[in-house]
Amino acid sequence: MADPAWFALFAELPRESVVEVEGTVRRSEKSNRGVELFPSAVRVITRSEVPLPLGVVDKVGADLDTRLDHRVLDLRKPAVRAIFELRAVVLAGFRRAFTDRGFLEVETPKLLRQGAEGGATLFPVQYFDQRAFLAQSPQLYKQMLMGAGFERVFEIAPAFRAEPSDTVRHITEFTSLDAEMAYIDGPEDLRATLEEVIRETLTRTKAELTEKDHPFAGGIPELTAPFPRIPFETAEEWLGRPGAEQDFGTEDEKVIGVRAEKEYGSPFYFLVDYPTAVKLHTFYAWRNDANPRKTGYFDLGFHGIEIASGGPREHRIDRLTENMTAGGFDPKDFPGYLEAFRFGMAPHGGWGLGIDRIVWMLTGLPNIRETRLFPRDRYRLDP
Ligand code: AMO
Repeated sequence: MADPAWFALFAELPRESVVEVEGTVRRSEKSNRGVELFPSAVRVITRSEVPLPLGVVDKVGADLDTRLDHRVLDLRKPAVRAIFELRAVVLAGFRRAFTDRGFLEVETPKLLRQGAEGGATLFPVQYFDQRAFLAQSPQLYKQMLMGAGFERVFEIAPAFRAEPSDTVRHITEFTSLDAEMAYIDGPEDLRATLEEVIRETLTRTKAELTEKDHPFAGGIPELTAPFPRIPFETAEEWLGRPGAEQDFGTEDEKVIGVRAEKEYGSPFYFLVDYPTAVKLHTFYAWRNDANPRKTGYFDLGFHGIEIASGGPREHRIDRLTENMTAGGFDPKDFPGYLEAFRFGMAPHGGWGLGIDRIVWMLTGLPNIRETRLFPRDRYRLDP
């Protein structure tokens, strides 16, 4: 029989305190877990303060802001921790799928002199006596590595966007999985590799989580169908506005996702053949001389959310500098980048995939913020 003094101690000890207990474990019919611990010594290591700002074992849920304000306590819940277990398995799966295909994992600078994804979402940084920016994407560096002859690289790293919109799918710090490949014949080479990598990663993830009886195993799709390639014009017809040449908004993307799944039985789909007028990415995108109205750029959607975007790049330095000037950039501001094109550059292309977005869609949770340990958004810089 246990010492009644222990009962008094445990009755008084606040929840979430940390204790060290020595004792005997015995089978017990009465306990949920089938065993009971009979202490012979108890040491309180740290007493929790009261009251808890957020219940850890309570059945009643708190709203997301309260949960994120007290994130350490929130992360103690097994259902929340499970998101990060899934995330870790997905990341390990991607690393393996890329490495098995001869891609070299790289790390590029996150403090940059210049951005390439549009000035509106750049975060300026005071860098000693100069102005720098947080990287929005490893875009220019992954291309420079094609100039270095690396041929196939990938990077999994933070990307920063001063994203003022307060939506469920935008955060200001996200994890970007970027890849770049040389000697491509066109965008289909990129799409085929991206499709393979996703299929392999999710198949492995599903198998591993199913074996562990993990709560998110059931939500991982079995990718039996090929990912359809849906031309921009077809998607416009689905939306009832053929030929409008207008980029898709959030609601449009949802409609496209539902229709793609219905027609092709695939939760993933490529949107291809974007008109140049709609999606001419900044200067680094390859210009399609054979059909200047169409870019080689594509998006990858998953359950109606854009999770990746990419395409072939401009590898001809004269065209690249023309595009820079036409886009209001000064080639003199990019000496290191341009040098990579001056001494032999292979045709190349790649894509960026939002890790938070794919994990978000795999969990089916309402808000992308839940997929990051300590998310950052327009209003949140703490904890
Ligand atoms: P893009 O700007 O389309 O392309 O970004 C690529 C992918 O990154 C994710 N993403 C985000 N996720 C969460 N919050 C955000 N604010 C956010 N912004 C972007 C999305 C998106 O599909 N350099 C190109 C890629 C390339 O061509 O290689 C680029 O950055 O999942």
